[in-house]
Amino acid sequence: MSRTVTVGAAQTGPIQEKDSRIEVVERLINLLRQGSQAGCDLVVFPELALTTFFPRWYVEDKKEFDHYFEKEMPSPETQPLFDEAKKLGIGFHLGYAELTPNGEHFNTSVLVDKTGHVIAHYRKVHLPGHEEHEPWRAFQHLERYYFDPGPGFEVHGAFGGIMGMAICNDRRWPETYRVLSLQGCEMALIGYNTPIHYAPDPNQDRLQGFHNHLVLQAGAYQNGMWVVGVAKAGEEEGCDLLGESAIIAPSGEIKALCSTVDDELIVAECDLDLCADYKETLFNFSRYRRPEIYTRITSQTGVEIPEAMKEN
Ligand code: CDT
Repeated sequence: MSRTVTVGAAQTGPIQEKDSRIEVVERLINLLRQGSQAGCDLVVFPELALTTFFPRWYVEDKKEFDHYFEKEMPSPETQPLFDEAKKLGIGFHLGYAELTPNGEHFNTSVLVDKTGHVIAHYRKVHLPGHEEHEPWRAFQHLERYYFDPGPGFEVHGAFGGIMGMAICNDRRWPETYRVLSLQGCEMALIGYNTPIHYAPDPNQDRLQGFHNHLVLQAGAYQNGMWVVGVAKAGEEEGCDLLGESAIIAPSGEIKALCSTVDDELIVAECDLDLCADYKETLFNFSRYRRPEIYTRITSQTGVEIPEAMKEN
């Protein structure tokens, strides 16, 4: 029996400060309906898909920004998305800012099955940017100020396969895909908000699209998994966000690619059995991996130049 999951990557255009949750959810529902018409089992929305990317702004009293966070999911404003998905019999993945009852703030995604049931939450592990206000930047990237780091990567049996989640900056780290893949992950769902301008090294601006596909494709190939990378794109509050959302096969090949920086759905029929072509051959982990050689990866964070080299 084939294990094909038809996936829609539902890229969104920008979400401005003035756009209400209700208006945004209407846009998501529109994309969900397009996904249903295209025969999707699952529609994947981006990171922080309900609001503008607020970490670009600094506010001294963080509580003033709690209105960007969801205290429950579904909430009254997002319930229509859950209702529509259930009515259409389609699953979805949604990124949002989460404020827990314990007062923790996470950059979160939720995976919902075709009956509207929440399968799992994922809380972003790699928080990029900076902790302090840096007024010299054209805009801030204060994820490390507003969010707490998430506890780790898990996989979930859903949509006939083994699904994993990661968020934006996580996609740049090979450990993300490898930890998911070591749990058998067959499809990683990854939303992103990637400003094209990178203040610490503007030389990288022209390479944003290249680096995005480089990491998504390498992650897919080296781990024998499908990767669905979904952007919030376009000019948001004066800040240009990368588009180029893509659905990538375990071969590393791009199977579907967005061509706009607006609300846009791309679809691919993803045969999960293709993962085995890579997982059981070139990337047969149990046969070829040498974890005893890789201990530095978990025992060490930064670079440690060997003492012997320092003497020379
Ligand atoms: N949202 C997110 O994680 N964006 C980062 C920007 C890095 S530059 C501070 C990314 O990796 O795309």
